[in-house]
Amino acid sequence: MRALDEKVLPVYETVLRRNPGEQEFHQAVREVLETLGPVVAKHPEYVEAKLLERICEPERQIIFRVPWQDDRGEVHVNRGFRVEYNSALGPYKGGLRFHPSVNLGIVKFLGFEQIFKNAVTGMPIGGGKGGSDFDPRGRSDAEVMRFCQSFMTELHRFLGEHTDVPAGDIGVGARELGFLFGQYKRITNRYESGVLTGKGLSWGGARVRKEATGYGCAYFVQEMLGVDGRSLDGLDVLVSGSGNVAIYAVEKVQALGGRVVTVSDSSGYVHDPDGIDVELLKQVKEVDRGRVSDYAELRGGRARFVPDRQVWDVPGDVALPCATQNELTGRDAATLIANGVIAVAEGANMPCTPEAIRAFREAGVLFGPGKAANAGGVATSALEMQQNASRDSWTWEHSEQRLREIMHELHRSVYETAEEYGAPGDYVAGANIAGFVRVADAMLAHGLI
Ligand code: NDP
Ligand code: 2IT
Repeated sequence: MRALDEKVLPVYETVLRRNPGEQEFHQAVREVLETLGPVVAKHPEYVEAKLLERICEPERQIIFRVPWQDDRGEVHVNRGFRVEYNSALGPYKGGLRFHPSVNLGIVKFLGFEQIFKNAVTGMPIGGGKGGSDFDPRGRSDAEVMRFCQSFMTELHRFLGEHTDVPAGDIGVGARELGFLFGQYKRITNRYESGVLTGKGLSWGGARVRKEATGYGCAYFVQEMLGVDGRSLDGLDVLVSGSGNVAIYAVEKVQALGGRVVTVSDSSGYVHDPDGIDVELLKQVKEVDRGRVSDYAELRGGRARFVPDRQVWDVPGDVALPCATQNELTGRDAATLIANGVIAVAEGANMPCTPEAIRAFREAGVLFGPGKAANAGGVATSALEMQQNASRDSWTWEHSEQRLREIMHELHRSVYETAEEYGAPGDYVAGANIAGFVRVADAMLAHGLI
């Protein structure tokens, strides 16, 4: 961890006091505040307007009951959340996560990060996040539908294409978004395409949105390596996770000439030294809703499934954590560094612990934080909103070209901001500061609200 500037420290102390026990939220706030010392030194007007205090406090936090019935008729009660964090730049925007680990602190950490990530994309979107402690694993389509309908029956009153626009995240993909959109449409009697993103292509979805987070992460690594004239070509890459972000990170890394040798899930990992067969992975995960152990089995003798372990023990040149928060610790970072890793980029949100990030910085490993490296997903969501607003539908080529341009521009802006604020090569500082300044300036312009 880095020290906190004396003007920033009281803000952090207030956050700790006001939000007891929310460890992930504290971690996310601290990581941003640690990098803002040079910003408050340069902008006394931010301090005077208490912008840091205001940005740390969500505009609105919604918690609601989600009752539903399983296929046997048994009643379940889950908890739903939506944290509408900051609307200085546009409608609240951010995903919904369905996972048993979801609680208010998790949603707040994700919503807080989303503010700055969305700002760095340069798109007109504010920050928010939501979800539920519902576990979709092992549930039938009918059960997932009933849960989604109950969830949206409450959430719909807070949404709108100009108000709050959710999308997917862990446990929320095309199937869940379909049920959520259907229920919103039914309750409101409005075909309001722009109220959700990540939709299916036949009902208002945008080409490349499904692929965008993973593709964007690969492009971001390519940009970081490109500063020194290097590229992904010929490099061995470790990917963790095997969901939406991981699958399309694998696909794009391989298209750019890298060889991805691992994927994982919460049961263990697969080592596939010849390179992951991404079409087989899609079949197992997207069509069959299977596990990475099934992938290893179908791959015959080529790949090995290692239960209850993580991918970071495998030697590789580049590491892309694409599963979940705090999945890569200081110890894992030490192993990666000893094995010669040269670049790490966060496909997931906050997957690296503060100790891991410090170890990478001290070892001179290129490190792309999630706020930059996984921003391609939400940026393409903003493109989906743009297409919905104009009732248009772009081609694959145009959409992918836009994503490539956005990631190029985002990398440039983050890189240059780090230099401007005296932290050359520090993408964490660059992303936090670039995002913060955009939001802070808009908040100042809007007055004390
Ligand atoms: P998916 O639900 O598609 O996949 C999640 C993957 O991560 C699965 O392989 C899952 O394994 C694994 N995982 C989840 N939780 C845990 C856990 N507690 N321990 C171990 N493994 C876990 O989600 P996404 O791919 O959409 O999201 C992955 C990450 O990327 C998240 O951090 C998300 O916030 C972030 N992200 C997603 C974006 C998007 O557009 N979808 C955009 C930007 C960031 P298992 O099946 O065993 O649970
Ligand atoms: O963390 C994220 O950026 C997402 N889950 C995607 C959010 C979005 O609105 O597309």
